[in-house]
Formats: sequence, C-alpha cells, structure tokens
Amino acid sequence: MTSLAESTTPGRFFQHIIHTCRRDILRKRFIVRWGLLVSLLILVIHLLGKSVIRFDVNFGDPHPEKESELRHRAVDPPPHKAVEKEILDKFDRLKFHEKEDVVRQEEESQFVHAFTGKTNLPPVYLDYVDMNEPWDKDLEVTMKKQWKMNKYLSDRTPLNRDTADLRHATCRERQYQRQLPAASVVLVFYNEALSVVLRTAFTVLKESDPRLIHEILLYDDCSTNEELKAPLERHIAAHPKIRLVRAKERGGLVRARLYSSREARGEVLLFLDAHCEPTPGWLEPLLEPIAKDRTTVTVPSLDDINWETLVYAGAETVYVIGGVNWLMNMLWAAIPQREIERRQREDPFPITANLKTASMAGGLFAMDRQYFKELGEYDEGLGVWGGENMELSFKIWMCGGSMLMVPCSKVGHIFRPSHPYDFMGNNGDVVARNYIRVARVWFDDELDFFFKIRPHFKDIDVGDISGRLAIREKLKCKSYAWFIKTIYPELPLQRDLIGAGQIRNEDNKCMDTRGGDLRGGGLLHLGVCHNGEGVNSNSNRFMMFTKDDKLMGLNFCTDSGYGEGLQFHTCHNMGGAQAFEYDPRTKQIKQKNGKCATGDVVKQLVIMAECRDNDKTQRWDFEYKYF
Ligand SMILES: [Mn+2]
Repeated sequence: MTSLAESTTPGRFFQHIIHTCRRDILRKRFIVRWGLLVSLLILVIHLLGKSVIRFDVNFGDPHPEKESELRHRAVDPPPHKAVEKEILDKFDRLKFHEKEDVVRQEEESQFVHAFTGKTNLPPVYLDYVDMNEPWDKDLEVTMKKQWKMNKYLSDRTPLNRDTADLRHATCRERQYQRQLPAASVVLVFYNEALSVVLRTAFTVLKESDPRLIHEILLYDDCSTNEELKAPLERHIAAHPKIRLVRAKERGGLVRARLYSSREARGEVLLFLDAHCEPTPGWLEPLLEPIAKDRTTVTVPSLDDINWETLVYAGAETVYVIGGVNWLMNMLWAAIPQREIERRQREDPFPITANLKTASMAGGLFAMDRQYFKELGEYDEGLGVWGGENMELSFKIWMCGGSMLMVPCSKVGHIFRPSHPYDFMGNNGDVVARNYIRVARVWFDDELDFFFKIRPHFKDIDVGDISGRLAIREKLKCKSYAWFIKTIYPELPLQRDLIGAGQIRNEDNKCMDTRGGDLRGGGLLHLGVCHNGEGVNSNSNRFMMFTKDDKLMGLNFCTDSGYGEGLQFHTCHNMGGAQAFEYDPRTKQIKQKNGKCATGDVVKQLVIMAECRDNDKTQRWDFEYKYF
C-alpha cells in the first residue's frame, strides 16, 4: 500500500484518498476509520472558530501582546457578539436577496468576512487618541448615533490596517499592461470623521503602485469640524502626494466633485468616497481599460465595511450590473444573458471579466480626466446629491463612450444607515429637482412617460438647461431610446407596452405594489385607486404590461410561481409563470393554465383564480392604453 507521503501531487493525493475510501467501504471499516477522521476535523474547525472570535475580540487593540487586557476584553468585547451576530444575520438576508432576486445565472454568491483590525506595518493612529485608556462603551454608543458610524472604534483602529484580499483567484492570474496612466484620486468630504478620511487616503497609498498615483486630492467642502482643520493638516504633512484643497463655500457633493476635478492634475480622474478602503490589486484593473480606450469609464466593485464594527465583507466577484428604471434610480440587476455570453467568448476567466454596465452608483469611478471635461463634467445646476450618476451614465453611453464594472478591483465602502449630513434644504425636493433636470436634458421623446409616472414633476422649475442641451448637440449624442434598446433593453419603452399606469378592475380596485416592487419577493396588492389623471403621484400604483407578455412594476416582474398571489421577481424573460395575456374584449389578464388575475378584496391581494365570465374583479382597464 502507498503511503500518504508518496502522493506528492494534489491529484495523486486525492486519488489515494478516494482509493482508500472505496476499499474501506468494501471492508466495512469505513465508519470506524473515516468517522474518526471527520470528528477530528470538526474539532479542529471548532477550535479554529474560537481563535477567529478571539481575533475579532482583539479588534482595534493596539497592544495585542498584553495577555491580561486581551482577556479583559474577551469578557465584554467591542464589537460585542450580539452586534456581530446581527451583522452576520444581515449578511445572510443579503445573500438570500442576491440569490432570490438578483442572482439567477451565476452560482451562489459567497460572502466572505474579514476581521481586519490589525496591520503588519507599524500601526499608525491619530496622534491625539490615547490607546491606553479603557474602552468607553457609553461614548462609543453616543458617537455611533451622532456620526451614523462607529467613529469611536475607527479612531482606535490603525489608519493603515490590513485590507482584506477577497478577490476571486482568477484575478491574481490576470496580467495588466505595464504602461498605465497615473491617477488623481479625488476624495471629497464634508464633516467626515478624520480617522475615516485618513484611512481612505493611507490605504490608497498602501495598496497602490506609487507610479500609478499622481496625487491624492483631499477636497474639503467647507467642513466645520475642528479635527478636519489643523489636525488633518498635521497628519498628512509627511505625505507629499496627499494634497488638501479647501472650498471657500459649501457646494454640496455634486458641485464639490466638479470643482475638485478641476484641481486634479493626473491623467486619470479617480473618485472615491472619503470612507473607503481599496484592497490589494485594485488599481491596475481600473486603469487598463482606460489606457486601451480613453472613452471607457471603469467602476470598481463595492464591498461593505460595516458601519458599526468596521468588519469588511464582500463576495469574490460581481453578480450584478447597474440598471435603470423610469424613476431615475440606479438599480442592481442580474447580469444579462448576452453579457454572460460575451464574457465567455472574450475572456479566459469569464467569472471575473469586466461587465458592461448601464449605470453607476456614482461615488466611485475612474475616467480619463480630459474625457470627463469633453463630456461636460457634471451639471452645475444639480443640487447636493442625486441624479448626477445617472446623467454621467447616460452621456457616457449616448455620446460614444462605454462603462465597465471591474470585479477584480475591490473597494470597501462604509454604507451608513442614513445620510449623516443635511441636504441644505429639503432632501426630497433637491433630489426630485435633480432627477427632473436630468430627464429634461436626456430623455427626449421618452420624457412624457417619466411625467406620466410622476405627474407633479411636470410643473417643477429646474432652471436653465440650454447649456446642457448644447453639449448634447455638440457631441452628437444618440437618443435615450437608442441607449435603452442597445445598452439596457430590460427597461420597456412606451412602444413596448400594451398598457401602463393604474390597472383598475370593474370592482373599482387597483393593483398596488405597496413597495413590494422595490426588491424581489413582495406581493402584488389590491388597493384603492386614485381618481382622475394627474393625481397618480404614488408610483406604487404604476404598473406596466408589455407586448412580450410581462406584467411589471417599475422594477420587477410579477410571477405566479410562488403560490396563489403574484410575487415580484427579477424578469427572466422566459415566459412561464411570468407570462400573461390581455384580452381587450373580456378585459381579463390570463395565463396559459387558464387562470385569471383576480382582485381579492378580503385578502387585499391580486391572486390567480379560475377565469369566470363577466366577473368584475377579473375585468381590468389600463390608465394608459397603447393598443
Ligand atoms: Mn459613500
């Protein structure tokens, strides 16, 4: 018999295992031998698990060598176990969400968690925080509320902590060309925690080839916090590549981005939020597509840095692209089949090949600086936040460029539970006005549909847009319909519809998403109708019935495959439980199995029931008809 030592290659090793296993089954010794081995393995994993938790307990501890302190914190650690459990549960829900609603084609997304409170380098801390003071849990809680993130923990975590390398293995196989342009990394901030800003800047320096960083531009949009004044300047003084520019008056995020881009001198503009941590190998894959074609814009893949624990979590690769809807929202959509096929054709490692994306989230992207100028930068008429990402996405595609999501470029980002800063006025108004302005510039013939969904938007003044239209004219940009048909055909245009708006039955009840269309799994409800045109301001009652048989909300398709009611799920375009037929004569919405959409007043749901003649709960009319 061969010994394990002789099995030199992994292949032979496994052959040996399988061989031994099969023989043992025959000799009925299987349970005794392998059962023991498996129990041993479970024990090892269990012990390992304990050590992981201990590492987590040690999170942010500047003196890990002090055994006594470590034990003290093990009793009542920051971040404590309850929080950690809650976070992990949250991830589990996310995973379910990805699996159910977003990920359809690809294998199950694997979230990996990294507890990175350590650094292999000499740790750098804020010079005014005393690391020897005992942990003040009350202060930690107070600061969490005030900052909408755990500033207390951040102030006590190395500013140069190790970042996780969660990239899919194929990312490390990739070779990038040597000649790449250098980037100005632009970080715009307003009253962001100093430790968070510094960690972003220092991590960029740590994780990037210095030849590819022209500068790190810190753009202070008129912060009022004291720590962002002299202390910030003191902490960056030793880093010649970090340059600080301060705005004279607060412009809001969009304008701050615009003005900061004019200060940048690198060949490539690379915007990051000032609460990010790029990870190993992040930069080259963002720069190479731009080096090959200067009209290509690249977007890194975002991972989550938990706002309470600063735990880094992410998937190995990307399973979604940026889509668009009629509300001007950027949304995450499953990778379309055409894109899956293109990747398989064009790339030796399709699982991590770059993805064409119709839209970007906005905060993080890389772009040739001159090209950004040529496309008219940002619209100065946009307020604080919102819509600028869509405007940029539209004009990149419509005016001859392209946009890629880069799975091998991973950047951690602190997703806060809410906006920590005010919008300089009414949030909703600013964002709505931005959306309308962008729509008026870019939607051309499709604009009236945008106003059908939100009729009250029609009367809102968005200022002078002639300058923006002139840019569109000058660049000879294509139409919005071209963009949708070519880049994101998932979104139906009016020409693709049979009916839209409120769908009302003769029982005078209307289909109502009740927000169930915002993410998959929600039910299609039955609600009271709005009466008269122009009052349908609630997009929950805006449905679309397409010529290719889909009954949709503004984001998802209704699907009868989940029980009696209709559930919202990603449109799979394969018919079946997502295929409906409208009969204008009987006004029934039918499926192949002979069932009809029925308004159930008791359940307040739209359910699929046997079709009946002249049943007013089954006779539906569209607010807008296209037949
Ligand atoms: Mn952000």
